[in-house]
Amino acid sequence: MPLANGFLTPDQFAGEYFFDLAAGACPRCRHVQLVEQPERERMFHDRYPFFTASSTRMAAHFERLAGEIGASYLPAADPFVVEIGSNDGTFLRHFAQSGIRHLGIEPSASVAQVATALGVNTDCRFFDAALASEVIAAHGQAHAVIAANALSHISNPGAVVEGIKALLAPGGVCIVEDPYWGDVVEQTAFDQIYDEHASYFSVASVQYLFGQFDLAVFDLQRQPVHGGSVRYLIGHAGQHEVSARVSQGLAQEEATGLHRPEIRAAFQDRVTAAGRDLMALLGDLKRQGKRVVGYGATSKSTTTINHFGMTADLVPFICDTTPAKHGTFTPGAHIPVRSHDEFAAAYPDRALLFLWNHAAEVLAKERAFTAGGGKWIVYVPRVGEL
Ligand code: DWN
Repeated sequence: MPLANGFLTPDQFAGEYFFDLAAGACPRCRHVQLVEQPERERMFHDRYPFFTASSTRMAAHFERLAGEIGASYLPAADPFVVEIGSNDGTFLRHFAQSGIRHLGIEPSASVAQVATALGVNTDCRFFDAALASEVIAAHGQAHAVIAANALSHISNPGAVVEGIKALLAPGGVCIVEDPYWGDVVEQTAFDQIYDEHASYFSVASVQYLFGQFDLAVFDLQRQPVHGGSVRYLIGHAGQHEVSARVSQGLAQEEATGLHRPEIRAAFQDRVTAAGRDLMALLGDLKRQGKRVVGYGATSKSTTTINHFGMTADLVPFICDTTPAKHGTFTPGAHIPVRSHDEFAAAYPDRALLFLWNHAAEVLAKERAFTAGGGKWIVYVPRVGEL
């Protein structure tokens, strides 16, 4: 596999980086993670092209989270909020606007610069225990530490949790939110598996990971974003009342057999079937002379395209709203990425929805496409047309 966000230009094709993409599961601690992980500097740098604000629904989601933290978890006097993996400042800007002390830690300069321009204090480095010590020395401990779609991106989560342990003030809350492994398996959302997602968390694995550092998950909230996520509320062990939702989440994982090898084997079989069905559908459409365009040059699409062997022959281009991706080619298969204007200028017969996790947002704004007879091709949770 190539890098999921390694969009490139023809002069870079020859030197393109590839690695073996495979996830492994630990039977003891239940952690699911990539076996081979590319160096972090290859993935997160000054050309990183994913901006959280590209989804208005996600922006609203993080505005709500900021409101909830402000209302429930910050002390009245001089609160301090830290976000790990703060991207373009979509979340922290709400604290910046309210004059609340905050710090974003974000290693990708491309997105960190956008945050800084919004007035979000941003330290453009990778977070670990050493950086946590620097933050404490400069600002003191944090009352809330947020890592949303961030901890799953870190190949050595222990070093990060060690830093969180030091950084979190007594009684403070750490909020971790990531796609839930149980939903990835249940929905056959195989395309969540790619280089940037080093870990695939479950309640059991998060509890084990944080428990090693004397931190405890005290509540869980399911979140209907990115195909099904879990928000874990974590604090110093013994400092928060533990909700029954935690033991219920663990019990459900046991009941569904989430951690059993045969469940993963069945998941793998469903992925193979999805590839067969999707490629057959695209082949049929091509034979019928139908025009298919990809919708959303997502990180996930890199897995779908390359795992199933999709080419520009079947999907001549993918439209996307991120200017940094326009004029580039997708990693591996080198399908052109073009602006959304090109999609709207001449609607295709079918749009292959690589953005299935934002289907509600996309379908609502693309009514003209379907009104004109266009149809969506989806492949999560199963291959079909909408
Ligand atoms: O974990 C991660 C998640 C949270 O975000 C990262 N590793 C990278 C990224 O994953 P992704 O690229 O799969 O994210 P999205 O949000 O599913 O897709 C973003 C892409 O889709 C951007 O290039 C913008 C584009 N987009 C679009 O063209 N039209 C997005 C929306 C909402 C749209 O309407």
